[in-house]
Amino acid sequence: MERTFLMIKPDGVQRNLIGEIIRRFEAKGFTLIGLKLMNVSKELAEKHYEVHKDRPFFPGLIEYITSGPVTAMVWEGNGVIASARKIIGATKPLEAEPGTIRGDYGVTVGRNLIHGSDAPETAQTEIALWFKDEELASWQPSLTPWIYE
Ligand code: DAT
Ligand code: MG
Repeated sequence: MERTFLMIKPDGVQRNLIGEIIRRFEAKGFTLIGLKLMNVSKELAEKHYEVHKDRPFFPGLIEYITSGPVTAMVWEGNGVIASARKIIGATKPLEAEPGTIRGDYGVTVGRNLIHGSDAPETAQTEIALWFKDEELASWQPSLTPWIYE
């Protein structure tokens, strides 16, 4: 089973969207295997967004991600990495389709509510960066035969 790392950013937490966002992934049929509300250190934020370190928006991005608690999650399911990116929507919320999380709740790129890993390699790196092995639950939801044939 594929796994991805999703993070509800500080604006999603402050706007009381944790439940709504988790609901969308649960309703789709994906399985939550890791979940924690946490403040993010500057070091962790910088490591997570390392690929963007030379971009002009980097300082503002780090300030945003460290400005309040985030909800860090690991989700499991067939094709969950690409599917979660579709459920999240385009990076710029005004370009994100209605029906996506960013399309429904966001306006600006600097407050785009949620992060999702973009490929299998980044998913693996990000899960290892944010979670210890023992923080991930191993379980087989009883609905599995009703979601997968
Ligand atoms: P995504 O989060 O859709 O994977 P990304 O990896 O290109 O997008 O960028 C990471 C985050 O950086 C993004 O969610 C918001 C911020 N960001 C990206 N491009 C930006 C820009 N042009 N101006 C301000 N912030 C930006
Ligand atoms: Mg990205």
